[in-house]
Amino acid sequence: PKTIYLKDYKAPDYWVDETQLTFELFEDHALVHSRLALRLNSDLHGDGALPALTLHGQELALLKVVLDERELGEGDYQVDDDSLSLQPADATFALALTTRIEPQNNTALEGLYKSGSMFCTQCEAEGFRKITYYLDRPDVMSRFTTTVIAERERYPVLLSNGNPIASGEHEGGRHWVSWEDPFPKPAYLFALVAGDLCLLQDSFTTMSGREIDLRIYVEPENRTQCDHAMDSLKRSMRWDEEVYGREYDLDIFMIVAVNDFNMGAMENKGLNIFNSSCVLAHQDTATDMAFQRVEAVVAHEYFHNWSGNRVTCRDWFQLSLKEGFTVFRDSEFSADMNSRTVKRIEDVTFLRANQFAEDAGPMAHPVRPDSFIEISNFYTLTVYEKGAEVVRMLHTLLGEEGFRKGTDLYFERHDGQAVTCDDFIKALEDANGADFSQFKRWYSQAGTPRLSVTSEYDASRCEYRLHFNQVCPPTPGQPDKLPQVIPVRMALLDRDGKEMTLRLNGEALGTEAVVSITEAEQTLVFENVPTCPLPSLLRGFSAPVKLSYPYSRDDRVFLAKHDPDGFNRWEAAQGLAVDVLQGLVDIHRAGRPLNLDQRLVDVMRSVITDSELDAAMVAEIIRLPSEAYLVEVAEVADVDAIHFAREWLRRALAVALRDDMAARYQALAAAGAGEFSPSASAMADRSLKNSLLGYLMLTGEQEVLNWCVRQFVEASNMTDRQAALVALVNSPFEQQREAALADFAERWAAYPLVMDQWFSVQAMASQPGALERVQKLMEHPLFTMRNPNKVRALIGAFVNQNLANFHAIDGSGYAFLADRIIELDRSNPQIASRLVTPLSRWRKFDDERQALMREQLSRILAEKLSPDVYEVVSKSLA
Ligand code: HT7
Ligand code: ZN
Repeated sequence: PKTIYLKDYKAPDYWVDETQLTFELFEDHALVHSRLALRLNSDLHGDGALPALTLHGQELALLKVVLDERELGEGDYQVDDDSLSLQPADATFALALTTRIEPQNNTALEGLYKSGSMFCTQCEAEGFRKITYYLDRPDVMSRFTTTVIAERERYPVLLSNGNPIASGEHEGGRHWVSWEDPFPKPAYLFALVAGDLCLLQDSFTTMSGREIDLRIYVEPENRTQCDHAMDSLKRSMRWDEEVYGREYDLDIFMIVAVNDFNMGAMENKGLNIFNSSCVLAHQDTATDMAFQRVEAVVAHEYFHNWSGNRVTCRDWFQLSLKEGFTVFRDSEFSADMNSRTVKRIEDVTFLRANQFAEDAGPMAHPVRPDSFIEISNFYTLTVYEKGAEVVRMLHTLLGEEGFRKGTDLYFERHDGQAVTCDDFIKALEDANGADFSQFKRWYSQAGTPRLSVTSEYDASRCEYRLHFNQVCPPTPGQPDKLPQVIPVRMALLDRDGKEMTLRLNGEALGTEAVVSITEAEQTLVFENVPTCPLPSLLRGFSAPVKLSYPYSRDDRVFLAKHDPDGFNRWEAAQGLAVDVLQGLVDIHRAGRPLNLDQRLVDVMRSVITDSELDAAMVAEIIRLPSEAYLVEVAEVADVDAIHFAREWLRRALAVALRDDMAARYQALAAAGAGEFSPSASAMADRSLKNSLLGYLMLTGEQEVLNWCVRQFVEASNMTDRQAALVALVNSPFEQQREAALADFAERWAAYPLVMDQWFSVQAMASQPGALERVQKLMEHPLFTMRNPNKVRALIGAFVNQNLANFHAIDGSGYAFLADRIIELDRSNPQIASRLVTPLSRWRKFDDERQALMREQLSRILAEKLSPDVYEVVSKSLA
């Protein structure tokens, strides 16, 4: 497979001004008729010389080619596996094509495919070329008109981008609808849906008084599960007006839920297509986490209407231009709708356990990659989540107002254009008179910088010095790194935990400041510091770096209890827990008996018994760092010791805090009894209650088992029921566990998304024998490798979340995964490729496991592979 480089970017030879499409949909094929108005790119070819026109196309049967009304014969054009080329005679011309495709056999879920009985599309990144020959690149923007023709009975709903302009009947029970999208767009934003769908309809009045028709289309049985998505949509529309001044532009905005979808959702202009898991939410069937995910994904896709659609990417190397910015926007939206601190804690936890691991692995790449083989492999945590952190730092450096001035200029200057990350930065610079030339290294350098801080207090001069040292480790293709701009939000605390006034270079900065670290070595001297302070550093995780400061465990206890900044209180408690766990891992590996540090018990008790503290914060503080994070921070990860130490600590904490936990659990259970509430505070209470239940079940007490079984049976919502199921499944109470699983499966068999949870809960259960259980579950009548949600729920959950079993020293987990990757690569390369990640991390483990993992990677590489899987596996072994 060929590697594509950013440095080779060249504007297209031709533009497509108009794109008229007609789809004839049948059960065993579809005909796609396109009529393109093309124009020479005179900026490149000013002399009028006409280069050949080369269109992208894959897996197409070409039936007809008409150039300016003349039908071409086979000798007039060239077709190969990826393209159609022909020689135009004029600088502007019309090209009409007919292709035949087979959506019903499209298992890769890219292009036009069938999900159940519904036709739908997924064109990002390069799926449109599987529909018809086209200039399928994001810098070619065209006005689309689309007509869809299908059997009326089976497909009463026919949708595409833009506004509906006409409809009618054909003979033989067929009907048609035409759609016109007035906004020029790249082909990756094209969408089509045909199906027997029902509709939740609402409306939104924009800030300029326009009435927008809002529609959510789902399969009839899901009609009652759309209210939350609709409510989230309306709140997103209002938020984008208020926070960014962005108004919706078409007369209609549609969301369609489909069951078979490779990712979460897709922002096609005016017609967002969603994985049903990101739309459907009802308290009986969806957990609070699912509710929050729906809210975030609906917002994310809606926000793309400006950050992605009105202003799009010049090429796919610029993917973070739209994704990083839009993730930042959706996380700020969620922070405004819920608890800001808790949202930040969730995002940072996720980033550190997952993106940091990517940055340290063989697929490490900059936020703006320099090269790729298959772009689908670059929809990564680095492009999305680290990209969002980079935008967050720009926001931190410019402040709310400066950032808004910058984004206003960006949207105004580039509306209707396909641009680059540099254009984004330039707009922020120009609007603020700022210079981000050094900052831009965040886009070009891969890897997570380590920021080491030490301090000195000079009592005689009342001076406090902070020494910063930044190092970014080598990553594939980037052995040497230059210093980056690291904004550090910080305060200095006195012995009572009060923030001191900061004075730096004679300037008073208030009690909290953002200092920019720009050098490899840098010292800040704070003046007028009356007593030796304790620093509260990197508040709110103001930069995506690995911070180290020589805090003692007592310092961390102090910060966990007294830092006025909520995020850093959590951070201190996490740091303490990591430190304790790393100590336990070492003791266990040395074969000595483990002991419990009472300081951690003390911190946990203080928050569990603090009824003033937000319950969601308490839940976050008592959650121990995940095994995945402990693997990430280990030099060489001993998964067995990590699993053992973490489970031991959870049980020890449960025993030590049994009465406090039980009292709080009972109080929360009593408060939450009765009517279900979707409010943020009710969600917070459920989160804490269920976290406590998980701990309490580890005591093995019959009384707690009774509470758990009662919660499972009497729950008024899926959050409580699922939490009780998880606790039972991970308990030694075999009879209750099996009864709960059977009861759950019987009750929810008709609900695919609920059954996904059922598969996941079992795949993640850490008792021995998990692999056999997963293999057995693969034979369950509701499991299929053809549905990405099912693959993620069972296989994904096992290989990513059940580390002790996946990394079994006999290598059975690795061989199982390799088999699944090989099998899946034949039907859905994108999903297969994503499954390679856990094997790609082989360097993290001991020699024996390294050898076993490499053996499986080599076995995969020996197969005939898609470019998707080939790229990840070959880079993993390099
Ligand atoms: N922009 C969307 C990306 C996407 C995608 C990419 C590759 C393969 C399938 C896909 N489905 C959706 C999603 C988003 O970030 O909003
Ligand atoms: Zn996105």
